[in-house]
Amino acid sequence: KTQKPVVLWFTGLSGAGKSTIANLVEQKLFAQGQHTYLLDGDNVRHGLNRDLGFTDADRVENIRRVSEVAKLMVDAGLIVLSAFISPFRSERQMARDLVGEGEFIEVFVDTPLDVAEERDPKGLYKKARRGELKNFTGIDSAYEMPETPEVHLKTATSSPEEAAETVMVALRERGLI
Ligand code: GGZ
Repeated sequence: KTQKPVVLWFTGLSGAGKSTIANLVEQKLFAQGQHTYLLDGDNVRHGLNRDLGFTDADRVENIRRVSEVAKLMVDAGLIVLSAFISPFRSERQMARDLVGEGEFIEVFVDTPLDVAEERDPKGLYKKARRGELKNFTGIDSAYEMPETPEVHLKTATSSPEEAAETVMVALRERGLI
């Protein structure tokens, strides 16, 4: 078994499938005996970043802290999966620069807004449309699509399982697992 530390940086809209796919990838890596850590809203926005909301400035700070933590975990030898909207190109670039080009794989979970809004698993898009939730990504807050992600997953036409396998292939092709 080989394992080289790397960050899989998932980015995409709310409801795109980032967490679902990242969880599947983590299961597959675990099954191969790899050491991983999944950073997402559940373990970060309720703890380390509980002081942050969804203004542009707070999202920038959210991603800055997550990047620093991801770097520490890469230094510890882990395969880190990070699943945040991370809507701004400049912060994703900052994360890449911090972690290091060779240890950063940007995974664009590409789901058209209308598809994510149709899924709306938590009813947040509906709330945002009604004006009950401000600064919602894709509605009244920007999402800047990646231009050259290492991995581009189109979830409207493939299953989460297929998407996860595509990520595994990307890791194997790079000799990381
Ligand atoms: C976007 C929001 C918002 C607003 C709450 N805009 O689909 P979810 O519910 O489970 O995941 C979304 C999560 C986004 O947090 P991130 O830390 O990934 O965002 S960022 O990278 O931009 O800092 C959504 C929920 O939080 N949520 N309010 N206004 N998503």
